[in-house]
Amino acid sequence: MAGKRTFTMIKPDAVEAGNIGGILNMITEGGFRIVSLKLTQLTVADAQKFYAVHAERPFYGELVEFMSRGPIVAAILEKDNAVEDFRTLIGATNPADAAEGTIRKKYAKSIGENAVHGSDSDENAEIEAAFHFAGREQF
Ligand code: RTP
Ligand code: MG
Repeated sequence: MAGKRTFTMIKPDAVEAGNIGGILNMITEGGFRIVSLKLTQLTVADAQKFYAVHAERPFYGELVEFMSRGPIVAAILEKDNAVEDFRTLIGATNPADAAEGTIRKKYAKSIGENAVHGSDSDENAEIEAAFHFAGREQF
């Protein structure tokens, strides 16, 4: 059976812009159940670790600075085929390429400041969820 859980963050740009409610509404309207939810902030070290896979990419420094500059919303979401369906709901990394009806089409500003994160595999969803939430915070 396809994986049931994914991990998301509402990124600092979207929190700053007052879009937490709008994005959570699109997530629940999209059929995802909220398993865990909190407002938190990544330290520089947290952001470096979370995005370590991109350490050699030219945008890594900018990404770490952006992701640690203010509060984020972290959440675990549940739905059949959660990882793939959530990436469909958020849309392409670059909002200029994002389909109509996607979260990034509506709320992302640029390829860097793109409003939301979505895990890219079941394995990473589990790692990223555990990075942010203890077992007793998962409902
Ligand atoms: P995410 O991991 O945040 O869900 O995004 P994604 O899979 O669509 O994109 P990924 O390739 O994993 O890149 C992670 C994040 O790095 C920033 N980025 N900036 N300036 C650039 O060219 C650039 N490319 C990527 C974005 O914030 C992207 O979501
Ligand atoms: Mg990614």
